[in-house]
Formats: sequence, C-alpha cells, structure tokens
Amino acid sequence: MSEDAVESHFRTCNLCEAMCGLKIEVKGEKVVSVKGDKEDPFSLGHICPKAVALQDLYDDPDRLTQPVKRTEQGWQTISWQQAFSEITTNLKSIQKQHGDDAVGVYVGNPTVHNLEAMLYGSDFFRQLRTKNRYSATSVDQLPHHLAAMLMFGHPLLLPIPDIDRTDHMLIMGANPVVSNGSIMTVPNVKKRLKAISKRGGKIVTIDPRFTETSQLADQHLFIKPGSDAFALMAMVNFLFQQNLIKDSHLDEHLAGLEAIKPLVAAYTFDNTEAITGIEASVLQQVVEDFCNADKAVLYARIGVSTHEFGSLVNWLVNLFNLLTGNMDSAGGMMFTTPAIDLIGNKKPRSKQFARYFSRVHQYPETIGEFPVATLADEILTPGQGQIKAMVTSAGNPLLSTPNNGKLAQAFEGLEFMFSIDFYINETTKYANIILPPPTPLERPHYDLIFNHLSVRNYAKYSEALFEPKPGRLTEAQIFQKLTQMNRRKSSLKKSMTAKLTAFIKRWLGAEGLVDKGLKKGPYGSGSKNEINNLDLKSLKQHKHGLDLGALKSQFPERLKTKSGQIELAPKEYIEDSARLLKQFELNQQQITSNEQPQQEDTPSMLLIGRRDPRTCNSWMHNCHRLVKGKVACIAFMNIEDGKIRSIEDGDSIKIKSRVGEIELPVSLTDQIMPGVISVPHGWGHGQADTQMATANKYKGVSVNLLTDENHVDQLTGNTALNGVPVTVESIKLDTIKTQQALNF
Ligand SMILES: Nc1nc2c(c(=O)[nH]1)N[C@H]1C(S)=C(S)[C@@H](COP(=O)(O)OP(=O)(O)OC[C@H]3O[C@@H](n4cnc5c(=O)[nH]c(N)nc54)[C@H](O)[C@@H]3O)O[C@H]1N2
Ligand SMILES: Nc1nc2c(c(=O)[nH]1)N[C@H]1C(S)=C(S)[C@@H](COP(=O)(O)OP(=O)(O)OC[C@H]3O[C@@H](n4cnc5c(=O)[nH]c(N)nc54)[C@H](O)[C@@H]3O)O[C@H]1N2
Ligand code: SF4
Ligand SMILES: [Mo]
Repeated sequence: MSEDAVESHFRTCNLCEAMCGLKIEVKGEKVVSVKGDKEDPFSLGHICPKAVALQDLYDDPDRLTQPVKRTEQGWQTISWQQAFSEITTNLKSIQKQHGDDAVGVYVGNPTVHNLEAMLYGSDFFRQLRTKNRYSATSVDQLPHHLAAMLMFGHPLLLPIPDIDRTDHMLIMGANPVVSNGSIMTVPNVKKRLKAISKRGGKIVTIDPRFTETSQLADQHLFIKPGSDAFALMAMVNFLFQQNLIKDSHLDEHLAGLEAIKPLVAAYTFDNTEAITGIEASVLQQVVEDFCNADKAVLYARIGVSTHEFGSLVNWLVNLFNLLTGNMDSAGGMMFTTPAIDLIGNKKPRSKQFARYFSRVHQYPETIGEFPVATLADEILTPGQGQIKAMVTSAGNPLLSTPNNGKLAQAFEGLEFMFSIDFYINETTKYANIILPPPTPLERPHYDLIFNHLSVRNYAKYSEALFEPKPGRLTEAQIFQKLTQMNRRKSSLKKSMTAKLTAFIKRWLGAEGLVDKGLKKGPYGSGSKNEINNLDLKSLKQHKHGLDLGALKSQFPERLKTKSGQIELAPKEYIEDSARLLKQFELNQQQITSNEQPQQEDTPSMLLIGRRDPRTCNSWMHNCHRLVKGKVACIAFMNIEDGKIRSIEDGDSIKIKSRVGEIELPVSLTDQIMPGVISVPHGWGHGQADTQMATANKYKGVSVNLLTDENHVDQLTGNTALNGVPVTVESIKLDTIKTQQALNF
C-alpha cells in the first residue's frame, strides 16, 4: 500500500456486547477515521461514541508495548524472556511452598471480547490448578449462568429477548439505551425499541431511576432497589391465581411445575406493595397487559442480577416468560444458533455448581470460579490455601469489585503478582511484572461468546488491521509461552496429551481454530441448514458480516439437562426461596405491628449503579475524546432528598456505607426514586504510581469504596452492587455543624 493511499478496513467493534460493524480508514500505519459500516447486515451503520477508543488506544502514548517490572527506582522495561522467566520462577516457588491455591487468578471483562485470550488463556489458568479463580462474572452475571445451567442444562443457554418480533417488552434493571444491551447483543437498540412502538407494541421499564430507556418507554414504574424478587414472586403467583398460564410447545417438557405454586403463594401485589414501592393495581395492570400481548418478553439485567436475591430473580424471570408462553418462541425469549457453537451436541454434564467451596466464607464454586466478593478475605486470612500471589488479566478489580479499600490492603501484602494489560492502572500498579498485549486492531476477531447472545444469528470474521510491531507479542503468544513455561509434572499420558493439544492449537492458530469451529458448527460441512459448508474462507468473503437469520425455536432438542426437561423448580431455588420468605415475613411483621423505623439523624438511602454512555467500565478513561466535557462521575438523587439534607444541585456530598466513604458532586432530579442515590462505577483514578495521564486528570471517585463485600446474593456469592444502604450528607452542612459545635 502506498503511504498516501487511504484504505478501508471492515471489522466488528469489540468494545461492548453490541458487535457493531466498523469501517476503519487507514493511511499507512495511521488510523484516519472510525465510522459505522452501513453495509453490515446486522448493525446497518450504527455505532456509539465509544468506537473511537479503538483508534485512541492504538495511538495512546501511555499504553505499554514492552514488559515492565516494578523496582525501587520505578517501572523498568525488561525483555520478554526475563519477564517470562521471573514469572515462572515466582509462581512455581510459591505453589511449591504454599500449595496450588496460593496463586489466585482474576480475569476481567474484556477477555470475553478477545478471541485469542478466549482460545489460549484458559489453558494457562487451568494449568495453575488453583481453585482460587475469580472474574468479573461475579460482579455481573453469575446468577444468569446459574439459572441457565439449573433450568436448561448449560450455563451458556441464556435466553435472549427477540426484540425485533416482540409486541411487548418489559424491562427490569437494564438500561440498554446507554449500555447498548447486555446478554442481548443488539446493535442500534434505540431503533429496535422504537420499532416496537411503531408496530403498535408497548415498552414498560421497572427501575429505581427514570432512565434513558424509560424515556422511550410507554410506561415506567419506580421500584425500591433490591426488592424485585418480591414483585416477581407476586407476578408469578398472579399467573397461578388468575389461570393466566398459557399452553405452549414446551408443555410436555416441563418438570416441577407443581412445586412452584406453594413457593409463590405468600406473595400478592397488595402485600408486596410496601416493600417494592409499586402500587398493587399498577403492577397487576402491567402483568395483565403483558399476558394480553400476543408476543411479550420480560428482560432483566444487571440492575437485578447484582442483587441480594439475584439468583431468585433470574429464576423467576425465566419462570415468568415460560409460564406466559414466551419462552423459545418468536417475540419472547429465544436461544441462538451460533456459527461456532460452544454448547454443541455434547451430552449433558454434571452441574458446575457447589462442587467445592471457598475457604474463608464457604461460598460455592460456580462454573469453576468463586465470587470475587471473597477475594480480599482469601488473601488476608492466614492458613493453608491463603492466596500469596495474584495473576490478573484484562481486569481492574481494584476499581470494579466491592470494597476497593479492603482489596487494596490485600493486594499490598501479596508476595508476587503479574498482570496482562496495556495500562499501569489502579490494579496493575500492584504487579511486579506487566505483560502488554497488542490492541484490538492488531489482532483477529471473532465473537465466540456474543454470537451466543445475539438477537439475530450472525457471523463475521475480522482480520487484524495491523500486524503487531516487531518485538511485541500477541495475546496468543503470551498465553502459549506462559503455558509452556509453567507446565507441571503429571502422568506421562496426561503430559503427552497436553503437549499435543498445545502443539495443535499453536499450529492451527486463532484462524485455524475458528475455521475448525465453523466447519463443525450448525452451518458447517454436512449441515442441513439453508446456509451450509461455512468455513473461514467462505466467511471471509462476507467482509461486512453474514446474516444467518432470525432466532429459531429449538427446545426440547437443545436442552442439556439430564432429564431432557426444563427444570422449573431446581432444589437450589426452592431452598433459597426460604431466605426470601423469611425476609418477607419479617417485613410483614413490621408493617402489621406498625413499627416505625427509628428516626435517624440522616435517614439512610439505597445506592444503585449507573453507566456512562461515553465509556465502558473503568478502562476507557484515558481516551480524551470520551471523557472531556460534561463531568460523568456525579451522583443523582431526588430533589426531596436534597431538601431534607439541605443539599443543593451541584453541591458536593459525602456518601458513607459500612465499608467506606466518598465525596463527589450531586445533581438533584425528579427522575430518581426518593430514597435512592445513583453513582456510576469505574472511576477513582489519579492514584499514585499509575500511568494514565488523561484518566488521572479526570479522576472521579470509586463507588466501589462503598459497595460491601458482605452484601451478596447468598446462593452464589455474587456481589449485590445495588441496594447498598448508605448515608448521604452535604459537605457544606458538615462545615456548618462544625462551626455550630465551635460556637462560631
Ligand atoms: N456505555 C456503556 N456501556 C456499557 C458499559 C459501560 O460501562 N458503559 N458496561 C458494559 C457492561 S460490562 C455491562 S454488564 C452492561 C450492563 O448493561 P445494563 O444491564 O443495561 O446496565 P445498566 O445501564 O447499569 O442498567 C442497570 C439498570 O438497573 C437499574 N437498577 C439498579 N438497581 C435496581 C434494582 O434493584 N431493581 C431494578 N429493577 N433496577 C435497578 C439501574 O438504575 C440501571 O438503570 O453494559 C455494558 N455496556
Ligand atoms: N459498583 C459497580 N461496580 C461494577 C459494576 C456496576 O454496575 N456497579 N459493573 C460490573 C461489571 S458488569 C463488570 S463487567 C466489571 C468490569 O470489571 P473488570 O473487567 O475488572 O474491569 P474493566 O474496567 O473492564 O477493566 C478492564 C481491564 O482490562 C484491560 N484491557 C482492556 N482490553 C484488554 C485486552 O484486550 N487485553 C488485556 N489483557 N487487557 C485489556 C484494561 O486496561 C483494564 O485494565 O465491573 C463491575 N463493577
Ligand atoms: S455500541 Fe458497543 S459495539 Fe457498537 S460501537 Fe459502541 S462500543 Fe462498539
Ligand atoms: Mo459487565
């Protein structure tokens, strides 16, 4: 290519779950522009402001390109050879001295958006043979996986709202207009939501905040944070009481229906009204409207999965969709048929839940990992199995997981840590060695995970736009080297198999593995599908992506439960329902005895989260184009709550929880429920020893200094990030109080 020619490259944006098609114009080694690809059959040219981060990350002078080591003189560049050898020596010696579990692993969210990390990372982590595995999953969607596994037989059998064909969408605890959808890969969600209204359908949101999605909805209901399980119990009970349970093609394949009725019997719209804050008649009408719609779907996401009763909520949401005849049918919740199918035709396997328990708090394992809420205690608590060393990859737990303060204290005491990341940030600053991967533009991409979560079946392969520069390693090479150097002694047969598999995977490369996956998949060789014989070569010819059609009904065939049935009443949920009932009864007693809660000095509020439309979690804040302008790290609270506390719009406030406190500006609004305060996560930059100039300038504060590692969904240990009790005071007021105390 001549230096002056501008060339267009088409690829999928991997920054969030929406899989938008991009047209990237390049001149030599420079990115000239990032635009939406109008010819992409799925996203049709849509992109959001975040897409330019791909260019800015590539150009970012703060981005690491060589391994670095923390020394007394500061960070020093070292060779790859030295980095791998020091990592191996340290990991081996710590595991030899303290046992396998002494090495902990935390894997962050960008991993699932990264083909090479998905294909090669797990080999290395598995080989460490540690039970101390953690990830962003347990501050996000663990209860969704549990429900998929217990009810449908596989953690990836996640129901996806058929947004393009539904007549009625009830959205609980999700704000797709800002998040661009989650466990619902849906480019241009705004247009698709508007289309529901255009075809005469209805959208209802249930959220403690009147969100950007609520603005598009026909109806919005405020709900008290953390109370959704009570509302859902009443909603399912109402279906039984009013004979609203619909026949469906799944009727022959349901197990445990009779066990549900007694579990939900205690809850009615009337007796849950005080807990949820939703007027009984209003919620009843919402359910009636839902049932009257021809095709309806209840979609719930992080606002309710990161809840004290997150697991029950996800189970109840599935039940509600099932019993109203909206599961596995057009316009309801459906399941995908991805071109590379990670669920496949494999036989059902045993539940990957509670096979072993964490050492300090006895949390169950789910899909081979423990909840990150317990990580700090696993590092801080002495004894056999204590974590002495950490590996983090594509994660920033020191901002993204609960009780940052305690976790920081824990990380300070580690004997060794290494990270795979391109930034020296709030987490990697604790590492002894950081290995930098290339940016997304320098690697091939295929969405292994998000094609399982997509509202249409679709496939696209994106070739690397740039080759990694000499002397830099790809994520595939980093993980292969780590796996090879940390290989452990095992039986001759096992070690031969491991070596052979590693050799084949290296030889095939990411491209070869994708090709193999496509050939084996539902549109591959010998498939009876309309589209068949799909392989990498033929997929590459569709440089804008290949539409594989609308989602199709596929139960019972695709079910992976041992019984072959949909399990409506797994014992885990029956048992956990008792916990909910206990809380409910306690609450009822308080209401009937007319017990007034004690008057507090500053009445407590409930903290909820919020996402910033311009960035993603904690890690795009070094991109100036995305953080300049309006301040993002600001609290929202109701005008009335402001009045009670003499807080004015724009004031600085102090929020305190059991575990910490933060100060930040507040905006007063009537678009949030009284008693609720919302703070976005991912902020809290500007810390010593980090190297992110722009992020450090825009700082913000970390809401996870307030979230509480003990406030969890007891069944899984998933953090309850929402509904955290806090107190809020004006900093100005504090000054007045101090002045009064001093008799000024
Ligand atoms: N722009 C942007 N996009 C993102 C991200 C980002 O940081 N920025 N992050 C990405 C990631 S990793 C994810 S997982 C997805 C998440 O995608 P979403 O699930 O859509 O996430 P949120 O926008 O946080 O929406 C959660 C909603 O739940 C509400 N809520 C809080 N507590 C409760 C409650 O107790 N009950 C009910 N009913 N509602 C409640 C909140 O007010 C909020 O509106 O977004 C992804 N997309
Ligand atoms: N209070 C509160 N806390 C929350 C949430 C909330 O709603 N409220 N949301 C939670 C959710 S849904 C999530 S998913 C988590 C996210 O939590 P994490 O995954 O721990 O954090 P991220 O902010 O996504 O940070 C990603 C890290 O990966 C690095 N990175 C980016 N791309 C790559 C790559 O390709 N390779 C490598 N090796 N590194 C890369 C970045 O530099 C950054 O350090 O946060 C959670 N925390
Ligand atoms: S919505 Fe998500 S996938 Fe689409 S451009 Fe924005 S960040 Fe990328
Ligand atoms: Mo997430």
